[in-house]
Amino acid sequence: MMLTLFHAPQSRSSRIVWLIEELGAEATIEYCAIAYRNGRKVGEPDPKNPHPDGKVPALIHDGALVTESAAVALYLADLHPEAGLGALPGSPERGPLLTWLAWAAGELEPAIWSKMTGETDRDPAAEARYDAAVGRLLEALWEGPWLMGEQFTVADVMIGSSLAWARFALPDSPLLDSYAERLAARPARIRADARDAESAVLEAA
Ligand SMILES: N[C@@H](CCC(=O)N[C@@H](CS)C(=O)NCC(=O)O)C(=O)O
Repeated sequence: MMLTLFHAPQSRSSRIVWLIEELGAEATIEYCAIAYRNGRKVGEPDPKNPHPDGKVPALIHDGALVTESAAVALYLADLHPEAGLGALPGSPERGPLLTWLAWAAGELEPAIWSKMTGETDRDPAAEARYDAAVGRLLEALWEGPWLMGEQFTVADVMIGSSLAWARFALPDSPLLDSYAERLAARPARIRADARDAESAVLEAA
């Protein structure tokens, strides 16, 4: 099996590096430049990146392309069922797992962005959407320790990585703080962060 991840340090593909560490997957990491960071133009799309929009993450598995973080995350968890970070089709956990992944991409991330851009101050519908997303997250963490209870899953990688860059856009909450601490203490996360820090130094050199 040949896996190649197209990755830019400290970006949305960092969570896939983390996931690769959690899964113990064998993957080549291909560092590439991206055109925009946090809405600012920082360069040109990298011609070697196969993503149709020049974004990261992009994953190639034996010649097949997968993009969109949630899809890449599920794809990798499915390829490595032995790691126990996913849920097999037909199992009772499959529905909640897919729901968390789709919710992260479709509800939580847009809600976080609308908070960051100030849209939640101008638009009551955006504010309601943000409140609902935060409420759902806190409710799951109240049960804890992970989003799906005792089992750490790929959903914690997706949502936990948003927490790392967007903590300030979420409310003060001991539940969120202790979740962030549990995530930060995972050996795979520590290894992935170290990998990212090293490559950022290389990039700056
Ligand atoms: N919905 C996509 C978003 C990917 C995305 O926007 N990635 C950013 C890095 S954080 C990027 O590659 N930006 C470069 C660009 O927009 O040209 C996903 O979750 O995979």
